[in-house]
Amino acid sequence: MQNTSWMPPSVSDSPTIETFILEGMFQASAATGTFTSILNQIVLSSKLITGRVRRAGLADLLGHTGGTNVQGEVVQKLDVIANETLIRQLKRRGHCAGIASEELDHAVIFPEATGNYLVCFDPLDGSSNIDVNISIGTIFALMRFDRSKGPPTEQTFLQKGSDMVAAGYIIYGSSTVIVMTTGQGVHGFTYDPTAGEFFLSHENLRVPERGNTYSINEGNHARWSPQVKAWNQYIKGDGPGRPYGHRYVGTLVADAHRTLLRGGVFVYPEDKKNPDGKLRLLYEAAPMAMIFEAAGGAASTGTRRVLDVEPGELHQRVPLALGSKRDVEDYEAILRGETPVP
Ligand code: P6P
Repeated sequence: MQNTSWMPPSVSDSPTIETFILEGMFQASAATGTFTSILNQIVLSSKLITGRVRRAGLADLLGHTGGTNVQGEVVQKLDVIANETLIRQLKRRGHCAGIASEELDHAVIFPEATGNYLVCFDPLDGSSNIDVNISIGTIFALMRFDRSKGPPTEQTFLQKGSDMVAAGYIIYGSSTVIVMTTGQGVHGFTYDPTAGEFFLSHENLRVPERGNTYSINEGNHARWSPQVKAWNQYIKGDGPGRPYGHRYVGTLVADAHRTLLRGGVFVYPEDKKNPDGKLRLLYEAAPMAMIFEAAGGAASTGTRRVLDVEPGELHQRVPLALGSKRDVEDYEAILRGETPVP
């Protein structure tokens, strides 16, 4: 008689992300129903977006609309779809009071909303990689504001990353994975299209103390400062634990996800073309910094903690070094002209 008590392990033995959120498994000190509702609206948006991403080649969603966004970047069709999807879902229940998006010049305030949360997002990071089927992603962050001081304005979004209450990203890669934190613990959830649900797949992610991979666009070498060139030389040189291997996808979410799981360091420094760096603080660097710090890693501009940077404007850019604590410390040491402690 077959032993029917044994069941093969299955991802569906894990909680769905909705269950994980609803059962308060994200330690969110001041979590309220609206906080939970907003996270679930982001999850719903990611299911809708992943459906379009997976069919992009078939449903004529590849290619661009012909327009450009506030960054001066060519807008890809999927960018527009992802942006509209997030706005529509976040506006729906009145819990989110407004959004700031990479795709929009200005913040969008929802006047009928009653909630005390704002959401910043890059709806489709790495969209230049869409047409060549390389991983892309969505990055988001939640912040709170005091409604007793009146409705939010664009200024209300200009908060330091250390004031964010949640951050996460969705990577549309070989599978679709959501990685999210409320500051304590980082957890990953993998999408099972047959169930239409995200299931817990990476509980309590921790960045290794040190890795053996560095990630930077070597094609920008001529534009770097002497200090960044010195770090680049160091990381490729011989010496204890070096040379590091090089990996670079060109989509922040993909390079960050690999670094989060395997360790090492991702760097997008300031250079002659991007004197403040290329990546945007509010909806790229700061959410990633919150995730990495919550997983025991680090995120620096090269001279200071990313989460301490006070935004001056919505689309402010910052230089970024993201990854294992020791690897980010080495980067900062070399930028100070010091020799890293092995
Ligand atoms: P580069 C994608 O366009 C993006 O904003 C990030 O996702 C990525 O890390 C970076 O730009 C890549 O920039 O100059 O290396 O192509």
